[in-house]
Amino acid sequence: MTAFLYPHETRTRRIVDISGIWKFRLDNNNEGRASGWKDGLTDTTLMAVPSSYNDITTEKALRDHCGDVWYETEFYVAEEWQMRDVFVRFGSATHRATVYVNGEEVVSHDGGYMPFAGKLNDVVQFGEKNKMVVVVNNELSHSTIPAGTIVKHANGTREIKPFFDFFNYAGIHRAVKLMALPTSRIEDITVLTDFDQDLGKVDYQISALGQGDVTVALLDEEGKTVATSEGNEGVLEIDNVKLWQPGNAYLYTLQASLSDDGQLIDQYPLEVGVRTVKVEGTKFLINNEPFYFKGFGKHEDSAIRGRGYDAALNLRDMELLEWIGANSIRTSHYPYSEEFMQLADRKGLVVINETPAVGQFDVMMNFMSAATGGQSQSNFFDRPDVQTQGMEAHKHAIAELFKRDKNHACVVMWALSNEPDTSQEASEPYFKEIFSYARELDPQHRPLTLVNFMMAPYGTCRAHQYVDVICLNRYYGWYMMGGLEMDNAGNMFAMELQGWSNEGKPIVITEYGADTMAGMHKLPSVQWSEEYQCEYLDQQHMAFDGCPAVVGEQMWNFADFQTWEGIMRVDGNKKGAFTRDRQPKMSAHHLKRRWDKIDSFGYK
Ligand code: BDP
Repeated sequence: MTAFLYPHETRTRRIVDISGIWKFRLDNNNEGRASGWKDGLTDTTLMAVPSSYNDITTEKALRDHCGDVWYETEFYVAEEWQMRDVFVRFGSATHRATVYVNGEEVVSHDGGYMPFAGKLNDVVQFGEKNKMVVVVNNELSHSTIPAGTIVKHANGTREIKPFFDFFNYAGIHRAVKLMALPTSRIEDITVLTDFDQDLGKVDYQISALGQGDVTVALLDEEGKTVATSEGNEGVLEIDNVKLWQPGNAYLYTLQASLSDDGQLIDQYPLEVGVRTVKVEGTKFLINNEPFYFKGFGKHEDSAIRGRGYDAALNLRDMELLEWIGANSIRTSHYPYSEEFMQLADRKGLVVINETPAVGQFDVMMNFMSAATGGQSQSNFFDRPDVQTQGMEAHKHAIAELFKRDKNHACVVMWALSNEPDTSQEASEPYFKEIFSYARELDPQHRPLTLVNFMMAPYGTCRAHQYVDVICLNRYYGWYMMGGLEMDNAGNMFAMELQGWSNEGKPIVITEYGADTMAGMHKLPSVQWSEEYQCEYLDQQHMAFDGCPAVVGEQMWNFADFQTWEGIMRVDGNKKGAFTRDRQPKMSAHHLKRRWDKIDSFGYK
């Protein structure tokens, strides 16, 4: 559990960020594990941490590497930390990593977007220099989350073929921190929030390690105590509560303290937004008011650092989202950094939080097969490895994501998978199990969804009965009915929406988009021109506005992003409203004009 509480420094906790430039070695011949590289690397180059390693050097072999890479750094552990529990914590390493300190394994973790921590007390020399070696692996298979495969070329080169449309960036993507924590400490906090008129309620549960008594204070944004409580669980009541509202966030701080005989042992702050989320009929209610999602599916993606954490980029994105009148995003197609989620809480940005389950459809470049409109050739969910290891990996990814993000006010729904092949019969028992597993796990019981793709249109999807909200990715006017036919794309979309409306559930359009080369103008419009993207958007919006069950539109994508190379993509996917360096295309201005007129509440 220790890994899942964000590493805040407090009166009782010491955190040292050891990110920076580390030593690095590519394991081209897959020899490091057998040759004892864990004890120390030779023939190293340099690598930035955090960052993807792929786009930093000029080496193709590294950019497109399949397998292990190795990192090494040295660090001190202060002598005065001997009386504490000392950990090394990774914000994430993609897709799996094993960490060795002074040659001893301290932690191994699978899943590329979650924090993990290893205890160091027994392996470090206090007051001395210690060596840490980390091996990171980026391989994909049918039963990994996300899914893909590896092909071997005639010359022996192994190549990763993801079953998804974004670059398989890898490396140590988020900060690496040393943590010195009290041996008796707060291990986990869970909050549930509610309100009745002016009275706010925060139900809390705290688990603590070792001995001590728990006390809790709830502070407002000025730092004034508005409620207190004692014990590991209880209810904090707030008079004249200020709600966490989309676009207008208010955050209280729950200050949890552990004391023994009046002496403070540990203290931990958790930001809490008081809000409720509910689905009622075809409405998605936040604080009992019907919410309309406006925004994007995003990526953690930028030039050079790839998927590596970048505080400036995250802030720029928040600024752009505010400017364009968006109120929400989906963390397509994996969990984003903890710092991004904290910013979303702070800014009142509503988040559909997605697991890394993407590519559950075993056709390479599934978007291309969708383009041909052909029937699904996939037998993904029939595979025994998918039904066993794949299912386990999927559950593990859900469990970790819920643990990490359960308390975020910004999270209003969980997306359990993006575009799985739900046209297949075997997807039905698979998702039955996945959904019943996930339902038990979220203490706040937020709505669950999976994101439906266009090869499982209305009437053919085998898993939509499990979702609370129907989320659709559709490309009428791009992959199908593009060019001259686009004039009728809105009508075709409207017809399908009519069908989905029969389900009596809210519908969010989680993807719709058209690739567009920034700066390419054509009159009359043609595909890839900026004019075409705007006309395409008008067609889609017409369909949404005609369907009362549609409670949201998230255009694909917020910004252009990198993908695997190939005949479908020119240096990446170009469906962004913004360019990869975060400047607006014409469509961004177009969207802003529409979204500025649509209120988050009561639009329809
Ligand atoms: C959908 C996927 C998304 C792709 C998008 C596209 O969910 O990851 O990038 O289509 O083709 O299939 O642009």
